[in-house]
Amino acid sequence: MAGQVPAKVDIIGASSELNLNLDHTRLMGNPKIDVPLAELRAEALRALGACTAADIDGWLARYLGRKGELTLALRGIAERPADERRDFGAAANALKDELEAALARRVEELGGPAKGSVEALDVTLPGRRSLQGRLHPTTRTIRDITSAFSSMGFQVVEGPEVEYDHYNFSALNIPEDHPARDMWDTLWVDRADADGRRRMLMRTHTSPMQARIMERQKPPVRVVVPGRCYRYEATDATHEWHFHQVEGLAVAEGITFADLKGTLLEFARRIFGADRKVRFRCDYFPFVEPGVDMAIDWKGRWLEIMGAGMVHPRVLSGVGYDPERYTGFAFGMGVERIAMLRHGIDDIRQFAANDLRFLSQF
Ligand code: YSA
Repeated sequence: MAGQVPAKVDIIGASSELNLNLDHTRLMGNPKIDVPLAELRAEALRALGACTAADIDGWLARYLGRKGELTLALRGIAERPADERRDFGAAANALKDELEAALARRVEELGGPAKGSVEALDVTLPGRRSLQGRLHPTTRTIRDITSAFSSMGFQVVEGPEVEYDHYNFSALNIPEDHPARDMWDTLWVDRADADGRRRMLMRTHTSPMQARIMERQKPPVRVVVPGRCYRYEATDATHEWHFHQVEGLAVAEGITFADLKGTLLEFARRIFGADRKVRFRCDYFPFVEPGVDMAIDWKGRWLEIMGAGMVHPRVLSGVGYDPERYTGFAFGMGVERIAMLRHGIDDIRQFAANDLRFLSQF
């Protein structure tokens, strides 16, 4: 029987020195353990030599796996006569070592363990932490702003990003050919209504929602509108061509400029803290009278965060509100700039750069 074992299985460089005691390799009676070890060795080494990378797992299962031939032989030791157990056990264990070493060499020859194979799996390695997502700083800032206004009694609503010329400009007291349109150059959508007049565009601000809301609702109105805006303009550290705003609108009887100022100062206190310096300046927007802008101190300078003012009587009458009876204030703030001020971010272009080194800091 020993003569049937090849002296050397070249393809895997297996040793032929295994000293099997063949008297102990055929076990009596039990087919499970009646294993001629020399035959098993020859067959296993031959099969291993013929294995491709894809066959390795099958080979492992067949000879060394839980129900593998050699494993069963080893389990059968206890059923052997007591005086044979030691020699048989030594021979079977030596064969196991030899097959494992031969397997390792074969795997190496085949270029390492196949991806996903049992061999490639090292269960002793520590686990890998899966990456946990988090909210984008813009989203977090929008949530902080809207929740500050919610607690002051404002509802939160959203509107379309693709807007009619009418709501983006005309309903805001900016008729066609008005020079103020130059302040908000945008991307036009190649689509018009049947009358060809309602040209569509990517909204330049969230202000179109003022008219949309008032058309649908009678006063009193108190809403904030977060959303994305687009402008056809060059980018720099404080300007993007797409960014977010939160619009605010409050209309009722008896609302004054003092309400506007008090509300915005309270907002600034909640978002930036009581000690941050705030500046109001006169500003011009065709849809308010009077108009202001608000800035927050930023590295010894001022960064403008919003435009605001008392809603222009023409905007109110345009939606059917009586400007003699109702007054209101409105504002539109830049979300990314507010996040910059809160977190010390010095370039607005970081927000859309999709760089995890930036995003994972929030
Ligand atoms: C004014 C009066 C109202 O009654 C209501 C709203 C407004 C604001 C007006 N709709 C508006 O958009 N004014 S604005 O052009 O000065 O923009 C408002 C804020 O949006 C800015 O203060 C700034 O914070 C942000 N913003 C504007 N252009 C931006 C920008 N943020 C980033 N990149 C840009 N290109």
